[in-house]
Amino acid sequence: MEPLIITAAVVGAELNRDDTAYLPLTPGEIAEEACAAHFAGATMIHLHARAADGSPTQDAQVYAQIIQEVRARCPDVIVQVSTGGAVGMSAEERLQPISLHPDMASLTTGTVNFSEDIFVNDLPMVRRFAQAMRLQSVTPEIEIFDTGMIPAALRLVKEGLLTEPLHFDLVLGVPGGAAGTPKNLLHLVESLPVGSTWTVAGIGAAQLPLAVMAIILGGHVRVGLEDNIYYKRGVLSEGNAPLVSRVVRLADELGRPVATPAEARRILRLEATRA
Ligand code: KMH
Ligand code: ZN
Repeated sequence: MEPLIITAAVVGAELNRDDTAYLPLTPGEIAEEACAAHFAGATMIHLHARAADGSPTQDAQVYAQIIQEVRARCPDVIVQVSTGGAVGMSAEERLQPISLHPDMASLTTGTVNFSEDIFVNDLPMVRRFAQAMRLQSVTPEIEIFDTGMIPAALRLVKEGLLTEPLHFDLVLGVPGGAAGTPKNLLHLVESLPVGSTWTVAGIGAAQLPLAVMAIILGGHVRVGLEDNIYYKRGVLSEGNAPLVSRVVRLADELGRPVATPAEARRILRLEATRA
């Protein structure tokens, strides 16, 4: 089995300080959380950005500031920007951070109910995002919230907009998407094209059990406050690092080494660190 790549989704777009006081909001706070997660064992950071008032933004300048602060503190970490942004944002807004040439960007290949809202990713929009990533040489992480999004990704492969082997993030447990159950994870993993790599992002209480499954099955793991603010039932996680450290300990107990940034770049077929 390859070493385990741990991704930390440190902030997300939907939470605020009323949900958890540990949520980073300013570029400095987000960078500090990202690097604390990296020093705890995460080799990749999934980034969202916040405006000065704490609201979600896809402004390239804010992302640039975060990435600059991350690179100053922990230059080796793999930076993945979100193109999901927050529900209700336009395609133009969401695409902005691609222009910064990050290592990777998230790419959701279908529309999904997202709690009370709709996370819109119609096919023309997904094509446009994939094309933008292709033009800027940004590697996509294909975000799968339900089964139909896998054949949608393969359709883009056929159209020449995505190139195999693909890297997937199986996001399980969003209200409106596939539930965060072991059966659903197994089904999605079995549905991936041969040669793909995958990580799992279990939402809420699904984060820990699905992380353990991924360690055993040879997948990779995403944890972090974006997906789950609790360390255990009723106990908030004091930032992202405790969630990462727990995965490192579990991987060690289960005999799976944790990837270094260089190993993660090899596994994900990424170039050396970008400035
Ligand atoms: N905030 C969600 C609506 C992504 O980053 O690409 C979408 C999301 C996925 O977080
Ligand atoms: Zn996200």
